[in-house]
Amino acid sequence: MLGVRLIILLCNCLVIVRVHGQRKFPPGFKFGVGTSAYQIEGAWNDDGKGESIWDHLTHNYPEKIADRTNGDVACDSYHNWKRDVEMLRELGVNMYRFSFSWSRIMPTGISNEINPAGIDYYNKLIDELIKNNIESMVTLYHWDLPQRLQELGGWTSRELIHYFKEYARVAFETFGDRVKWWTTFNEPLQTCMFSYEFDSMSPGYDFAGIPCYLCTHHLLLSHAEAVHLYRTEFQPTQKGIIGITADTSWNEPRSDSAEDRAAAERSLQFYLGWYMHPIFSKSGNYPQVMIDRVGNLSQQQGFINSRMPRFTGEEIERLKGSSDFFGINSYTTSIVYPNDAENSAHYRIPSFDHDRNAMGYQDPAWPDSGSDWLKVYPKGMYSLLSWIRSEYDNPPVYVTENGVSDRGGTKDVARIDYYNQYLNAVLDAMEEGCDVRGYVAWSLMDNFEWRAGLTERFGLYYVDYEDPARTRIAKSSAKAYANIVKTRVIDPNYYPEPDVYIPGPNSGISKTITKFILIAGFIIQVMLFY
Ligand code: GBH
Repeated sequence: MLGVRLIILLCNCLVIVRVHGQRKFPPGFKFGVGTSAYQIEGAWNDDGKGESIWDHLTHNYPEKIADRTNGDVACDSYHNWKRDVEMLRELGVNMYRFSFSWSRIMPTGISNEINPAGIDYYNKLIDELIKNNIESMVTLYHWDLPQRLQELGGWTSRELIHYFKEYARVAFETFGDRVKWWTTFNEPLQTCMFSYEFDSMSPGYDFAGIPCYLCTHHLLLSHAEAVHLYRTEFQPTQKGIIGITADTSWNEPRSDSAEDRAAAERSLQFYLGWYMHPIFSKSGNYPQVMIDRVGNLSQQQGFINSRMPRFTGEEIERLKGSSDFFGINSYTTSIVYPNDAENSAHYRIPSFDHDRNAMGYQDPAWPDSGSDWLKVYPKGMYSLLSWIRSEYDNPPVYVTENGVSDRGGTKDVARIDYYNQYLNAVLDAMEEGCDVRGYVAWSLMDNFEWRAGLTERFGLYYVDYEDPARTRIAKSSAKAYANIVKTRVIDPNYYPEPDVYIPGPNSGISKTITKFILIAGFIIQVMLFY
């Protein structure tokens, strides 16, 4: 066993060729960029598209979006797809990770009604990508459930397994001749926890401790069904691969103490193991630490059964190995320590966080971004990839999202630094034997950042939302990333100029001035009032 591991390690180290002391990504390593349907497409009700839970949320609860914007138009990629592909060509990437809008293909989410215009849109996009030698990596579900299926209970309903499978079938049948990369779900944690446990995604419930476990259960079973369908009816002829993408921040123990380390480990099992243990571990099923902890607490709390549903033996087997690759999205790190009685007072009981029994924070010294949850700590990427290698016996990994936000501007030096540092961390992990085979930068362009609306920009391309044409402009980072894709080397001194210079807002000075104006305005109002 040790021998085999040593050989794998050696091979992996050898493929990262060193040129003049610079490390090089191996030739087969794939680079891509990502987007998702609701965040870019717009055309929310054009040509027969049905309503999704994000249309529903943004239209009915506009106050839940930071700037009261929505995805009605977004980047208007429904009309700008040719320009999108042109940008991909400029970047020189090998693959484009995008998602299908379920309700564009099936307005109600149910396969008795298919929208030909939706099929036509994705056909045109996929064909244009092929013309330009870019592989499509299609995500079937990136959070925009058809509203009708939400009314049926959303992912807390077992019925959705059937509907998801039928949607997947239409996708494989229609596009599988050309799409060779499928991802069933993007970020189940955001789908289940941030949508049901917390009101921070859509449908935006605030129901702690129960629905997140139901949602996860049905989502995993839907994943397994779609994968089995693909493997039995489509993979033999279409010859693509299929998998799932989960997300987590790295959980760094606060100190080296056994308690802190245990808390960080437990926390990772709750965030990532919850989804990946059933699929990638040898034993299958949910992580034992979750089964025990949620089971015991449920009993103490007076529930008849555990709040966490149980898989049957057959389901455990069906989930095991149901992913051809390990997709991981990660942006930042959380420093973790055990929960204690005092902290417990801040928790809702029951709740996922109380079950997790850990607390987290971020080091104020880490550099900021345009999002308050995202601080820059590149070593976290290395640690996370290393953890995946040892926890799941070194599966083939694709980093399916990584990137950083700001609040505007095209000379995005901080984004270049972020990519350079995080990609170096990926190389560090590979040098130690992690089987990382590709990297997808988030995002191709600025887009609708969910509850943050248009306020946070993650793009390599700047999108002008004032312009009806939604003009895209290459930022400095687009050129720096293109250079990495082309040379396979990270050049720490390459800070190219953007295509058009647009100043960014958030220099330290302008932040102070903004605060000053806000406070002064408030004082004046109070004075006028009296
Ligand atoms: C990914 O989610 C998504 O896949 C992608 O669609 C998204 O655009 C990108 O990252 C950037 O966020 O404000 O405390 O409620 C990553 C997970 C989702 C984590 C939003 C932070 C908001 C936390 N992120 N979430 S909070």
